[in-house]
Amino acid sequence: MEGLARWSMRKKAPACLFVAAILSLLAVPASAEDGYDLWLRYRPMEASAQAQYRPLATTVVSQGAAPSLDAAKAELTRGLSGLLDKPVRSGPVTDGAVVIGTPVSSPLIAGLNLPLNSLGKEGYLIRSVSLDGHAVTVIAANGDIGVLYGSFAFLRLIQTHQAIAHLDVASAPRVKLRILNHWDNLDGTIERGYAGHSVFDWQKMPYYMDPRYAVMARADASVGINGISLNNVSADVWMLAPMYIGKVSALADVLRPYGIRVYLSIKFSAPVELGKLKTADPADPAVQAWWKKEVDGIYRRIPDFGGFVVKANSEGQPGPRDYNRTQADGANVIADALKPHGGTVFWRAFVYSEKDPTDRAKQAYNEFKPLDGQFRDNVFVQTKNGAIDFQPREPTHPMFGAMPKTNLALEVQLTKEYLGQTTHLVYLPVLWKEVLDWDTMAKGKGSTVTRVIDGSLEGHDNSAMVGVSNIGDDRNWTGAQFSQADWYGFGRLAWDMNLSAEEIAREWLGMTFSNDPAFINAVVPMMIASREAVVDYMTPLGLHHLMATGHHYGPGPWVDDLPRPEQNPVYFHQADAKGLGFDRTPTGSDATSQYAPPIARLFAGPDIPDRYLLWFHHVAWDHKMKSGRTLWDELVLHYDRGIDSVRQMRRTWDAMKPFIDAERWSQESAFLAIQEKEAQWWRDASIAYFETFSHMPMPDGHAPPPHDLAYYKAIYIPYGPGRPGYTAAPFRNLPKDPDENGNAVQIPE
Ligand code: GCW
Repeated sequence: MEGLARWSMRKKAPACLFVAAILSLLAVPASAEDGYDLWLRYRPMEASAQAQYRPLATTVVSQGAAPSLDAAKAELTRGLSGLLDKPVRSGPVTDGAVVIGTPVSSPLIAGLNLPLNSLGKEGYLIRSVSLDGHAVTVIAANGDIGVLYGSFAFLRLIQTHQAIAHLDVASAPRVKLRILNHWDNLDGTIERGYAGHSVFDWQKMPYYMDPRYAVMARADASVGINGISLNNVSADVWMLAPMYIGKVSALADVLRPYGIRVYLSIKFSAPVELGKLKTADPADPAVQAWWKKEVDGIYRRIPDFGGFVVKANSEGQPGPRDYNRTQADGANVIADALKPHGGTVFWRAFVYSEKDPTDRAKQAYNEFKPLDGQFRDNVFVQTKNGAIDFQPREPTHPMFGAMPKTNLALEVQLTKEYLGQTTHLVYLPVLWKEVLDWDTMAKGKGSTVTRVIDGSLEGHDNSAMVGVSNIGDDRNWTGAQFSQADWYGFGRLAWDMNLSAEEIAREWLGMTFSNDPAFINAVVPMMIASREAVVDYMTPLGLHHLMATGHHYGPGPWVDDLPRPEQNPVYFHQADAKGLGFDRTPTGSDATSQYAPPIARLFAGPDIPDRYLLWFHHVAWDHKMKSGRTLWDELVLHYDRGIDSVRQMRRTWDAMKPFIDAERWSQESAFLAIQEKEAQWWRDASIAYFETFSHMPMPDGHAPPPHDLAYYKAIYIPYGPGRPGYTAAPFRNLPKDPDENGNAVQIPE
């Protein structure tokens, strides 16, 4: 659309054409700035910046042809032409040329003898050099994919207004496998998806390959994501059926130039369902042979297939425990089938059982720790960042640092299941950095999760970081503009865990919205503060899993009637007349002892940081906190601080209107208004509930909830998003008093 507008201006089009162009602009206003282009917008820079960069990016020189090199060339010509508002094409070496390639593909690059040795297959070098008497920029790598990554990095420098005249940048990923797990179902729905339907249109594949697949792949590659699993970890056995493998193979062809390997989530019982065997027991030779045959068949069609993700014996999924085998036995039978092809198993550690009375937070560690050393070397035990489930804040999972002989992959969640879903702005790299910087103390000080994950702590060759995708077919891909920052930030962090959340926010804002310092300097702090805000208004001081049943949308701290006790909020907060919080010290469930001794002592003792207090301790309502306030007062203060923070976010965003297109600005503005309302809902409902135990007055200056507890308990959301196939409770009565927000219905008992 913009291109059309520019064309109309330049060519002095006849009036009727001009009118037609204007009309078409009015008819389809959505494609101007609706977020579809993500951080790869490449809109023309301001004239002064164009003047500065144009002489430094005149042509693109690429020798040899290969899919990833071609993708790099295409991205550079597209990006530079857009940013500099002039055609930048392939051409000869001249002043300002951008010369790309590998020593193998390009005699020009080979002749420069660049120091590429330490950069591996994916790393790149960007350097300003003199070539045949011309000042040029080279983007060089050992592998074609490194050239593509380097090209995106070069564009990023321009997009974020960095100086590029004297470049000497070398970069290689810290982590080898940087993977998104899509929780997409084959029927097009997405588990915990808040951005529309699945982007994967299985029905039309392989005959129609939606162009969005390649756009998504470009975005993934631009931040270094090099693998995606295509389907829900609660897997549909159909995924492995031959008709689907044909479709997967076509998709792999689209993704391959962008360095992305495909993975599939599989169901452990597939040998029975698909193979018609009597058992899926991993010790059974027929089962072993079945997996081998199945995997060989996949590799015949997809030679670079990545491997499998497996959720076994968790939340009703079948697994090796059904046959009295261990999690390692289950993982290894599949790993053995993948091994000859270079494939990997991501075996999830998210297991807990309603039949096990042990504290749910302890169960994964109890099950996996004794198996350390028993997993094949092409298995990753994929472990969520915390021991419960992607809460606004969790202490880091005790398995990190406790499994030295096992490849551990960190799993984080981009889709905001427990964080307000589409409309709450919560910038997740802050949360992930907290996890990565966490010192497990496993081998003394400095044993950070980063070093567990990148393999350096225990000398593992392989390394992986996994994110549960937030991508759907919404026009802006992630449901909210700011959720794009989580996609962007996941890839950037997996590539370089040393980046700070601030740096990533700065980059993303510059590429996505504006590089104006007044904008960046206001919005970066807003993004950074957003994480603590959600902790404060939902689950302050170590509280966790208090979300409403099923959809996890809104507060439900009173819920106590779920058949599985360890899914009830009352299980997690343990409020009673004496106090609040889950005693996980040695006098309680003793989960603290799963951490390395210095941490175990800290968490079990009085010096535990406030932010983890109620996760590990049952604390008296009038307990004197470090601040001198009582627990009750401190709790109320945190809830209110959370709301204040959201109000501040809204003020900041209001002031940003001049910097941004109206379309994206107003969507976010509306979302922030929803966030404030819902923060208030969380605060009021939580206080109304907890005060029935504390019986303490509101601290001075803090208003009581405007309604009684019954009001909040009666709020019922029939169809919270992200739960495919769910049927709402029968409609029992006319709503007595529809919630004033219009988004909740009260069904009186
Ligand atoms: O957090 C829970 C989610 C489930 C999800 C599960 C998991 C895919 O509520 O929807 O199932 O985690 O991670 O396996």
